Amino acid sequence: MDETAGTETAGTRWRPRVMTLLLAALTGVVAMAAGVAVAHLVAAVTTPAASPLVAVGSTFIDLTPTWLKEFAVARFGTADKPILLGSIAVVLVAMSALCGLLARRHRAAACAAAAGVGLVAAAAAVSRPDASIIDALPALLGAAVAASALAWLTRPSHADAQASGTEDDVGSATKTGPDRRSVLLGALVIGAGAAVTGALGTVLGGVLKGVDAARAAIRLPAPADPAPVLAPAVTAPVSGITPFRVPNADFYRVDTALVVPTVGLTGWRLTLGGMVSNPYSLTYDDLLAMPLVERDLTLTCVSNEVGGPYAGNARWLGVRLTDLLDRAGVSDRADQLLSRSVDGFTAGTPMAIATDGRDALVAVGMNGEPLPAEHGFPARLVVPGLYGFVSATKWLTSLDATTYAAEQAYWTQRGWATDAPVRTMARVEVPRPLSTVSAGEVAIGGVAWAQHRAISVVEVQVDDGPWEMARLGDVPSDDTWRQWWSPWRATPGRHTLRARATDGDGALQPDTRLTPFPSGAQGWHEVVVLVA
Ligand SMILES: Nc1nc2c(c(=O)[nH]1)N[C@H]1C(S)=C(S)[C@@H](COP(=O)(O)O)O[C@H]1N2
Ligand SMILES: [Mo]
Repeated sequence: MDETAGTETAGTRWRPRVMTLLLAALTGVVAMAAGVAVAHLVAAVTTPAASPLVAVGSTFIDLTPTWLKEFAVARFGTADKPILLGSIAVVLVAMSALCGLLARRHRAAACAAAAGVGLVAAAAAVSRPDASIIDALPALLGAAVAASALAWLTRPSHADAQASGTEDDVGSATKTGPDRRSVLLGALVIGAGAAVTGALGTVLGGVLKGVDAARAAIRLPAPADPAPVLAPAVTAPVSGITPFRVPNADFYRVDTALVVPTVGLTGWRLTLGGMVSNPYSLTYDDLLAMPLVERDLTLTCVSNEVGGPYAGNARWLGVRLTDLLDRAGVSDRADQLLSRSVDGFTAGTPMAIATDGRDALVAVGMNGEPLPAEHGFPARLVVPGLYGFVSATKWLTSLDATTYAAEQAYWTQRGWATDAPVRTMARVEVPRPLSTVSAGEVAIGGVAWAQHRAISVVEVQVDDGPWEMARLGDVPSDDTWRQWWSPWRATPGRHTLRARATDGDGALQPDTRLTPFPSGAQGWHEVVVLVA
């Protein structure tokens, strides 16, 4: 190919060559899509988390340095997961296209490369903490399909034997493969097959695990120890503040799971072990047969920025953690309770806090329903006063008495704090940041939390004015957030509204800013509003 040929000739030669290259790249992408789709379908039947994109994505999450994870959570919030999956898909498409291009000259090498990509996914799948060797199967089959599809789409044609030039040959000295039309047709058929197979895998995955069916069939027993009746005054007389109890569908979700673990009840056990005199395990029915406690408890994520959304209050139903631990007989030398999830996530809770009499629960119910899959079905840990990463393990499978010296939990291995009590925080929710309100009587309001220490005071400041005492909503205990509000005579202009809380021990929330890493954000929340 002569790149310096006259414009007219180059133009006419250039277009078919680009078409040929695009077609070759497409061939690679289609072959890989077939492999991924087959793997996804097989994974639906074996382990959904072993589906190639998910396995690679999950491995990526666990290997991601803390600063990058912080950045992703801060920048993308809960969209960080689709963005990660999308990025992996883009990289995969690029690699597949390269395989397709490579196949033009080195067909065997290209097929091997395509299979190699599958092998990487298989390795990722089997190296997941909760994986078994069978989890390699989806990606291995996918690798075989991708390599075979590429081999088939790039098979030498009769035309080659005659070494006759077709229009495809322009600019390519070593043209191999069937003609363009049959490649396109093959690609179309394989691509459609891949789409159908992939969709089937997704649907089948949901049906087979039957979490929805299992949840729907559950009748949660009434609590032996019901939650205190909520006073109407838990709700401030100001609209726009987050409801005292957040509905399950609106409750924030934070976890490392790329696909929500679907845990069926058959075979699920909660195991108590480690440094205990009487290790044992329970089925879901065993758990429900124990005396159940119901409490309103507020959960907060350590990654929540000042004023951020990762906090929620719900009514939890569960077994007292101490009932479970007492039966196991925990050794005096154990200073950490290590809780483990089906997906390998672990949280380390100080044993002294887990057993100090607070309402720490192994929860099975959330706001009157069995736990939603996203929030840990069939059982999760909730410990009032601690951030979720050291206490709130979802999809719980085991509780082990151990020591901090012997074992480190997931986030502690990544540099986060071991002991992380929730920091006192007041959040301004109304008026909305950067909203415009009319001059006159306006209510400023929001929620404040300092779980297990209580909120005793919330103060509000407009611009550089005096700190004013806000009114406080009722609370059923020290373990929930508290609504607050304060009337304001708004004058036209741009104003900064600031809030700060004092906890039940009389400690004023510090003004000094701290980032979420390593033990929770700190600082006064302020918003800017416009008054017209
Ligand atoms: N299995 C598992 N449990 C987990 C996590 C996780 O990544 N995996 N994240 C924890 C964190 S950091 C928080 S803040 C809470 C969030 O609980 P939610 O998603 O129900 O709001 O779950 C905790 N439990
Ligand atoms: Mo968290």
